[in-house]
Amino acid sequence: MNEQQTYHVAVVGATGAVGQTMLETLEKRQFPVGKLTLLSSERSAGKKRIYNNETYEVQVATPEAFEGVDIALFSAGGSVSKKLAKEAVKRGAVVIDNTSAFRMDQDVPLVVPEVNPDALKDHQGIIANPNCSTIQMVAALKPIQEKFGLKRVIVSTYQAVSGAGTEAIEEMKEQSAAVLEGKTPSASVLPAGGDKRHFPIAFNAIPQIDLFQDNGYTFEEMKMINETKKILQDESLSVAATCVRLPIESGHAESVYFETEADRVGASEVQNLLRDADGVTLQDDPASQEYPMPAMAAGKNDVFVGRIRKDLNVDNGIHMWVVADNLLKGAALNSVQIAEKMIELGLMKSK
Ligand code: NAP
Ligand code: 3JN
Repeated sequence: MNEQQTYHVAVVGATGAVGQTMLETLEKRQFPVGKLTLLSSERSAGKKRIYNNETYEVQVATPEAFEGVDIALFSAGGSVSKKLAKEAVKRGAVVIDNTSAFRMDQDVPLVVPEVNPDALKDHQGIIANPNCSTIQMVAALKPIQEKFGLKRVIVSTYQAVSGAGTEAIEEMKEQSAAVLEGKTPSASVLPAGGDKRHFPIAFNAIPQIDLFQDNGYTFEEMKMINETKKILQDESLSVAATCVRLPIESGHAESVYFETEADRVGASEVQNLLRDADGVTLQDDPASQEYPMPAMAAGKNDVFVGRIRKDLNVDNGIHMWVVADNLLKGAALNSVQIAEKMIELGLMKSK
């Protein structure tokens, strides 16, 4: 990275769960921020946020707010990205978008830097950050696909409430306190803000993340299916997903079953591959009860993999357990790593 060059960075959705983690990540990784602009809706305009010991006032996100911005990190929902991302690009910014607004667009690279960094070279101003559940799964699957080929993936997720934003975290805490006091918890956020019915997440598991689609899968499940094929560049890969919300604050977990093209791949071969994989930490020793868990992955950068074992019936089938901090590798960290990779590859225009 060129130490001399600094960038004007805008964080759109700076007051949200992902936006706040963006700020912490930029600071922690000493990203070369020359100027910082924090944007939100009118609700939070005027609020203060601290970055590198300096106080910044949050402003309303408008097209004009992107004048002079080099890198715009968007995490304020798809409708905001649809309205403002192209306005930012028009004003010379590179947009790294955390929403699903552009992920499946052909001219928008969908990038996990350890998996498909070369896709960045084709960017037209907008780069999409995949869904959190997709990111951690493809980080673990990519080395397997490269070495043994992949035919099929079946995933079940165990997702933390922080994936649904700050209101969902608050709701889980209030519900938990209510239940412990013997009261009936009320629900107004989960499973999906835009749906008709809401259910308590405290002491519960909800098999719905985002809205149901006509095919019986939820949007979260379809995002995992379609994004995985795009990132792994294999439209013929067979992918199925079931996404479930659990009362965990941070860290998504996934039970991933996959079938390789190659026959007779051993669990130890997969372990050896993932031990050396970029951005992956292997935690796999049943004898000493070593396996990843969300509580231990929270606050960490890597994707953690364990419980790797052969299927008992399908010769080329293998199971594994994949855990990552959904707000870090699943969102903010991956976005900042995309920006770092853009700089490393010489893809950021210098002014
Ligand atoms: P959140 O905690 O609810 O925060 C939402 C943020 O968006 C707040 O800063 C909010 O500002 C801002 N915002 C809302 N409406 C706006 C508008 N009209 N104009 C400008 N800013 C607006 O949600 P979150 O968990 O941070 O998630 C935000 C978005 O990030 C999600 O909708 C999703 O698209 C994306 N996301 C992606 C992943 C992933 O898998 N990669 C994971 C989680 C979230 P106010 O404070 O003014 O309301
Ligand atoms: O629920 C989760 O754990 C992850 C949620 C991600 C999310 C939430 C609201 C809107 C997304 C996303 O990034 O896929 C979106 C979106 O579609 O933009």
